[in-house]
Amino acid sequence: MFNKEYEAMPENKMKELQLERLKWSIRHAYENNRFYKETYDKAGFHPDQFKTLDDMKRVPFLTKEQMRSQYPYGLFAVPLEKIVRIHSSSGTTGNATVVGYTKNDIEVFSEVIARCLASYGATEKDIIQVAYGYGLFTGGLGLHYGSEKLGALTIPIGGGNTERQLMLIKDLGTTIITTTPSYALNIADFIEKKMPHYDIKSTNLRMAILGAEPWTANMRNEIESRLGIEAYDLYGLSEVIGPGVSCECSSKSGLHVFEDHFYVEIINPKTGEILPEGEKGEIVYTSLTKEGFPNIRYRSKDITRLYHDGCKCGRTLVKMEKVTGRSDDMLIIRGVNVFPSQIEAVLLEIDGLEPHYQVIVDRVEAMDKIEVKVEVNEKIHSAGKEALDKLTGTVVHKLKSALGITVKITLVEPMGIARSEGKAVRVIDKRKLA
Ligand code: DLL
Repeated sequence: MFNKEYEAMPENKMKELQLERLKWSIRHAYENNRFYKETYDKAGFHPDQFKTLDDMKRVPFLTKEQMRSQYPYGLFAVPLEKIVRIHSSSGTTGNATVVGYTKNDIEVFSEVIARCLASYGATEKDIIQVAYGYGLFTGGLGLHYGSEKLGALTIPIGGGNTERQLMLIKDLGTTIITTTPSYALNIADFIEKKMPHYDIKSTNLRMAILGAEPWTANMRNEIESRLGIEAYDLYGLSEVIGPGVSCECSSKSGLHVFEDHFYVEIINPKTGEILPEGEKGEIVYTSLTKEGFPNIRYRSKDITRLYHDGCKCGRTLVKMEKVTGRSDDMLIIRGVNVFPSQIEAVLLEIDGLEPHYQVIVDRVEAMDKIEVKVEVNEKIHSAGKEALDKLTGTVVHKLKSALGITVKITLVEPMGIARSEGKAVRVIDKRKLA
C-alpha cells in the first residue's frame, strides 16, 4: 500500500476523520465562494448546522448544470493567484467545466494516483507509458505526476500514434501502459492488421491501466488475452479531481474509493433520497481536502453501488462497483431503459463479432428506433451472405432477450467503425439533435 495509514484505516476512525474534514470543507466552500454562500443562504442551510454525518442530507446538492453556469472560475474558493493549474472536462454536452488546483490539490492528485498504481502492483521499478491525452484532459498529467510520485520511470507519450506507441514499448522496455479501454483494443487491432510480425507478448509489457469510459468484464478478457497482460480499472472525473477517485486492487472486484479525500453517497437519482449501502443509484461526491475547487454534494450522474467486503488486499476503504453507465447515458427506447454497456456485454459474447460498435437512436414518426452497427471479423466477412444473415439473426435474438426490445443490426466490415484515440463515441442519439 502506498499510504497504509489511510488505506487501511479502521472504518470508525475513517468516519471520524471524514466528519472533521466535512465540517472544514463545507465551511470553506461557504465562506470563500459566493455561489455556495448564495445557494445555501437561499436554501436556509448554514455550515453551523452540520454536526454529524447524518446532517449530510440537509446540505444542498450541486448539479452539473449549476457547475456549468459558473463557467469559468465561479466555483473557485481561493484567489486565482493560489491556483497553479487548471483542467477542463470535455464538455461534450454543453459548456465545459474549468477546474482549478492549488499546490496542495496537485499534491493530493498525485498521491491518489500513486496509491492506485501501487494498488495494481506497480513499483518504482516499472516503466510507465502514459498514453492518455495530455493537456486540458486530466488523464495525461494526472497519471504523469502520480507515476513520478511513485518513483516509476514515466514516458509522457500522450494519446494516439499507435505505431510509435508500439515502438516505444519495445525500445524503452515499457512494463505498464495507461490509456482508455477502447484505445487498448485499437492497439490490439493495429498489431493484428498492420504489424502482424510485432509480438506484443514477447515485450516487457505486463499491465494496462484503463479508465475514463465504461468497459465491461468481457472487454477486460478480450484486452487481457489479446495483449497478454493484466488490465485494471481506474476511475475518476475532472470535477472531483481527475483519475484517482477510486481504483481496483489485485482482487479486481470493485474499486476502492479514497474516502479520506472524497466522501461518497448513493442517492436515488429521481428523488435525491440517500440509499443504504449496497443499493444502486447515482454517486454523489463531497471533497474533503480540496482547496481550489471544492465539491459539496456534487451529483455525478454516474450509476454504481457502494459496499464493504473485507477485501483480501487489506484496504478497509469502501468499494464502488465498476461504473457501467451514467444516468444521462441511459437511453429510453419506447419506454425501456437501455444502457450501452448492456449492449456491449451481449455483443462481446457472440463469436464472429469484433468489440467495435456504435448505437444509433432516432425517432421516426414518433417512434423510437434503435440500430446497432457492429464490426464482424475477417472470417465471417469473407464467409458470404448466408453466414452474415445467420449472424444478424443471432444478434437480434440475443439483444431482444437481454433488453426486451427489437434492435436493428447492421454488420459492418472489419475496421468499418471509426476508431478514437481517447474516449470512444458509442452512442449517437439523433433525438437529442432534433
Ligand atoms: O475521464 C478522468 C479519468 C482519466 C479517469 C483517466 C480515468 C482515467 P472526465 O473526462 O471528467 O474525467 O470524465 C469523467 O468518465 O463521470 C464517468 O462517467 C466516466 N469514467 C471515468 N472513468 C471511468 C471508468 C476522466 N473507469 C466521466 N469506468 C465519469 C466507467 C468512467 N466510467
